[in-house]
Amino acid sequence: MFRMKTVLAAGAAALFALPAFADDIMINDAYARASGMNAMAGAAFFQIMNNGDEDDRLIAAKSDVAKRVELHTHKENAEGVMQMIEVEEGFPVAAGGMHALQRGGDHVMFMGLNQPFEDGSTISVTLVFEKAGEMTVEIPVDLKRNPMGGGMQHGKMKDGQMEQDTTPSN
Ligand SMILES: [Cu+2]
Repeated sequence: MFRMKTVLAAGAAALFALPAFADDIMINDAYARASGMNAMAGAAFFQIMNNGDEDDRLIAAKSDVAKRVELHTHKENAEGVMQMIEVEEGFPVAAGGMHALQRGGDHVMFMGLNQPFEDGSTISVTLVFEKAGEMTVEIPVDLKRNPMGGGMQHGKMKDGQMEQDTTPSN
């Protein structure tokens, strides 16, 4: 298994995206979407695996595709409406654990897109981890993916992250 700081997470064949590595961090099944060609915002979703023996944390994301890039999650407000809020402390990934960013839950938010998210294109995003540092991933834009992601990788996870699947999609 090879590891390097910057890897192409996916080529043209998004369905067979290769995982990207930064030290002990692995990014799997990444995709990005926007709600239409004229959308002002977009989001990216992926699974973070921590294969190391130290807890780590995704603390920021950067990209040229948008004026602002934030780490977001969905939370129900007092009226029972799901809202997106910024998660300033980022997303922890325990040693040997996994954290899933997915529709209706945690996500990387792109606000003020500098370019439209075209289906089949890729966007370059730099993820900043507290310990593993920065890693740049090429994330395929997939506007056709259904809200719950589908696919075999969305089976039951032992750490309970998949419970977010019951929340509405964004
Ligand atoms: Cu958001």
